[in-house]
Amino acid sequence: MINANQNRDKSSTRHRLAAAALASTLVIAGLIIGAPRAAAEPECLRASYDFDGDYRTDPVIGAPGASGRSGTVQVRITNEDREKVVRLQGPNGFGSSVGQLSSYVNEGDDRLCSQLVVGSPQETVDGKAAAGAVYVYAWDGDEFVQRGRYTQGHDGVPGTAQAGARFGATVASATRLHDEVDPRSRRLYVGAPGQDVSSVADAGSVTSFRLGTADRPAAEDGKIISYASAGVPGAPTPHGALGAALSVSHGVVAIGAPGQAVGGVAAGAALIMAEDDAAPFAPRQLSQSTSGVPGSSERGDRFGAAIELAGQEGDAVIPLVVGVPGEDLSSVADAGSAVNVPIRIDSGAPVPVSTGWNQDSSDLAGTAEAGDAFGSAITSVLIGDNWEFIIGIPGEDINGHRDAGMVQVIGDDDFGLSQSSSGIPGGNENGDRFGAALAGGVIGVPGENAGSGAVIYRGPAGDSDPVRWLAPSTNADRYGSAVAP
Ligand SMILES: [Ca+2]
Ligand SMILES: [Ca+2]
Ligand SMILES: [Ca+2]
Ligand SMILES: [Ca+2]
Repeated sequence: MINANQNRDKSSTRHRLAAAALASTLVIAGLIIGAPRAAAEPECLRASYDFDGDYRTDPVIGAPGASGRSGTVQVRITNEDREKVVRLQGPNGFGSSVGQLSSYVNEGDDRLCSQLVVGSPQETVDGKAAAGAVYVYAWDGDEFVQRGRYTQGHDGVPGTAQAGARFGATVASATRLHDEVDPRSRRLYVGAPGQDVSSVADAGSVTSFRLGTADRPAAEDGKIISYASAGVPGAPTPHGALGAALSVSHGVVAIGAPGQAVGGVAAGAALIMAEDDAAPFAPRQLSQSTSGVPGSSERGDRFGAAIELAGQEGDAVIPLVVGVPGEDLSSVADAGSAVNVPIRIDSGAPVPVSTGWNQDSSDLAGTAEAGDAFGSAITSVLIGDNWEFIIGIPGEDINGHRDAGMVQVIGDDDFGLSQSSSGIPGGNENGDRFGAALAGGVIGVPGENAGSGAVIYRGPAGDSDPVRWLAPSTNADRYGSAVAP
């Protein structure tokens, strides 16, 4: 439960709005994105998710498919303003998660700076239903070419395929911003929130590995982490669902376990660990029972159902925003909340200046109501030098339309956005679930048009005139269930 006095203090977050607005205007114009930091070629000079290398990010939208139908992923390649819409198809569930990976190792590997990653958690592997798979693709200038399909226990991936594990329900790897040139080969993290661990049902696990630059590479340096792993605080608990949410930034990995028991109560927790092995710090547990984190651990909070790490090169402390969509506010069930817990990158420790947000916070839009599920999705965009966070509230009812959904933007300006807002295309309907998935300037509306789905795109920095992209099919394929960058 959250009290009014745990609402955040808005005064500490007033920043240089004019400079930020100028910088973002330049980004939209392509002037900053196109300017490498130094004569460092060949390297990964472009932002992640710029598959075609035109210095503009290419949005990715997953449509995992109605029951029994194939899943698809659409990539909107910017192609120097001659947009090229590319579609990939797989089995049902393909596109439940989407991400990217950099495998740059040596000069000449530039084509592997931004590879497309697609999760397909419903796939049968070794006869085990919903064991799950992930696919990795490289852009060859014309189309995405599959580099590999990765499943537990095959091609260097550790573990064993298990029915219902849902490997690939989430994927994450560190991304570069447009002004970073770090070319390092990255580790791909894959969540399996339905994995049974030590006979504990659906405790969840996360597998990580690297991919080299060879054709059809095997996974290298594979690892599995769960609450049964050495050095991880706590123990597996039933339906803990470790890996239900993932975020990686600046050497830190945050993993949500929204059903994990904390003090014997299934309130949810997050693991904070270092990207490279156990250095420089051992895994830490974070929850509403951690000192300094707003709220307290209660059954059904679903702390960690969504998780977002931000930060950029040179930061010693990076923001971590965790969704608590099952949080009750006073007697209002599942209204939801989110907490911002900045993390030290050298220790993984939270710094004691956490803030809590919910719809009853001053300056935030709307009112806390039962089932809002504030905090179901979270993303961030960098505006100038400042982070803006966008929080999904897919259970918001608007003008009598149940679960029409909205998002809350928190930054230099705080405002709500929905299909009632000026400039946002479309109207409010029952079950739209606007904001059920979020990434950068992309807002998923997977229930739009009776579940065929849509996305609203506000540009790479989230500040362009919004446009709506509708699902290519009128079937209930839930286009916009997963989005990137
Ligand atoms: Ca591009
Ligand atoms: Ca709570
Ligand atoms: Ca509300
Ligand atoms: Ca609508």
